[in-house]
Amino acid sequence: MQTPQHILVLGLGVSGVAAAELALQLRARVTVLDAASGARQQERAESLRNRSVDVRLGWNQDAWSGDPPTLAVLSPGIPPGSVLGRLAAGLACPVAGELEFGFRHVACPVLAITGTNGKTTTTELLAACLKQAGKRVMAAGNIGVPLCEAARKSGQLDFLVVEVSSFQLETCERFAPLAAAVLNITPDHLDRYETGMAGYAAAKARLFRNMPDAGKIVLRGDVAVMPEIRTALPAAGTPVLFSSTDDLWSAYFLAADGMLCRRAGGQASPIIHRDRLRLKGLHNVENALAVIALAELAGVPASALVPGLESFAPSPHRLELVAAANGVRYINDSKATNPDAVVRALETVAPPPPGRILLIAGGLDKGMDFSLLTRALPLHVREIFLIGKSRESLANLWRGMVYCQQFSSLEAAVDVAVEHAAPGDVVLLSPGCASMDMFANYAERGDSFRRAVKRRVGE
Ligand code: UMA
Repeated sequence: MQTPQHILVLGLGVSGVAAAELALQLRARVTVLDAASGARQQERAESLRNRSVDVRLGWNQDAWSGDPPTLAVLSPGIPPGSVLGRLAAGLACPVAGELEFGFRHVACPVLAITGTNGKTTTTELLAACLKQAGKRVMAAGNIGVPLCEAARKSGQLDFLVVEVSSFQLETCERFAPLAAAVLNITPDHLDRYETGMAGYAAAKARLFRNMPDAGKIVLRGDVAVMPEIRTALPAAGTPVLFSSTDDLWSAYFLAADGMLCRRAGGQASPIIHRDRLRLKGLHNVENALAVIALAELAGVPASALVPGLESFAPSPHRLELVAAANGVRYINDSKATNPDAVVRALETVAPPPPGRILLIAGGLDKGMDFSLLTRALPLHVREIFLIGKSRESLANLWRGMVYCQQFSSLEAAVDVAVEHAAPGDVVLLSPGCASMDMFANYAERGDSFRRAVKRRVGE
């Protein structure tokens, strides 16, 4: 491949930094633009400027009149309608997303995972299982390690396990995984897609635009019949389906006795009992089934995955038990940034009898449809403590179903939740919204919750 001479990197987050580093390694001249000029951007800019990168912060023009670039690399968080999104659309040179640019320099097969919920856990679980099965693997992508960074290490790996977001898929052209999974598709990021769910699902379907064989594509049964997915599947082969029930057509499924099974030639063989997984909840059974399917497509048999499936522990901020005091459990599910994730959390942690959950929710609404929660809230939740920009609109929506209160800080919500909790209750932070109206990211939100709980219950 001919080395591009002038690479214009748009955005100076972790993706932009990794893209600039890769471009430097390719001996390109590099220019970086970012609309912000905060401390984080200043620090990154300084380090790149020391290596002759031209970094321009506080950028506010939607056209580029400098030296013509040969390639532009777009960070995933830049929406098409933003200043930099418009600038990218008007460039005469090719524009690649950061994931796409990284993929062009990856030297090992890629196993890709997307979906609305569970993709980070599934990516981590697959990487852990393959590692325990003796493979050299690294997890990358939306999980927090840009593909441009992982690409530089891929020569020493058997596989890269890549978490892919819809944002990253929008700008994929040649991205071609060896095998790929779509775990589920439910409303999220609808503020980014003019055509709503159809646009969001169509972005997800770009995952397999360069895959010649549907037999390498792993889908949950309901995803396989979505029009945007069905029409995008390659003509050759049949997708590999998984299901949390024995529906007779899924190749990987959960049997009524709790065994995760694989079906081949009409014959079902058990792999592992769900009680042996450290990951809890039916959604994690589905994640484990997708992991087994992807690993088998990569040539690693299910039997070699069992040690990894048994030992893998969930990461912080995903149904993380942060304290248990006076018979009350405090659970941090800050990673739940859409309504479907909240439903999964409620179903997983709900103690009998109904109505034992005190839910802390709210934050930055991404244009989402919260009607998904209409059934689960009155069933499992006794009180809701609302925070963030969406607190008022959510209170208006839910007031008729459950007792709602609004708070100006997470700490204030925790204080009152602790006072109202009785033995047997669960205080659950599962916001169903993005965190950026009050925190840098979901991890900071989860850390604040953990600190506030520990301060109150004295652990
Ligand atoms: N910026 C602009 N103009 C804009 C928008 C952003 O200049 O209109 C600048 C910001 O000032 C900032 C930089 O762009 O300096 C941030 O770039 P980015 O938003 O692409 O974020 P990165 O730090 O590069 O992180 C991205 C992903 N973020 C998003 O997609 C929003 C990270 O996923 C991912 O881990 C990382 O690349 C590595 O691949 C986060 C995420 O929230 C976790 N993802 C969404 C999700 O999971 O729901 C999709």
